[in-house]
Amino acid sequence: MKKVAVIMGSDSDWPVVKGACEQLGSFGIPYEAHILSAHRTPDKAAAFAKSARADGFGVLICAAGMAAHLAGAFAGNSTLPVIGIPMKGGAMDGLDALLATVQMPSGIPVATVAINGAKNAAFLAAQILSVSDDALAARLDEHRVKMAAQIAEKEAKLQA
Ligand code: RP5
Repeated sequence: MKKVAVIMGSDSDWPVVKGACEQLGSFGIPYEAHILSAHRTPDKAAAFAKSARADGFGVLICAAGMAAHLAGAFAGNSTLPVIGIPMKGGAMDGLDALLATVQMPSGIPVATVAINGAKNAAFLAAQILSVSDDALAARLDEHRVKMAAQIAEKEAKLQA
């Protein structure tokens, strides 16, 4: 199976970003977590993005806050699917990061999840990889069934 790269702009993003790693792990998806910054380590970030496909990655998840250019920089340097996680924080509490991540120019998309939406970034990465992996698709189906059962249980308790 292709690997997922989980990139964060700063170690301060890790408490949220680790949620994506845990979710990928629970689906048995191989991943690597890295701290790379579009601003503080631009050359390393670009080099990673440029060789990512050859290095066996299938999806890139990029988390950054404030002037959140990380996902866009990765998208500009790779044709792999890039999922952006805008991070909460700073004077605007993540709205700046959301807009910086989602408002990409035509031809260079970033699939942007909610502010701090690390878990959904992992689910989306899993769904992308499941296109060519039936076993992973089955695990995603199982997860949906489990979620529905949990809601049914809560509904039954409410009605009891
Ligand atoms: C962004 O700036 C990072 O992704 C982080 O969300 C934010 C703050 O970074 P630190 O100053 O905590 O390193 O680039």
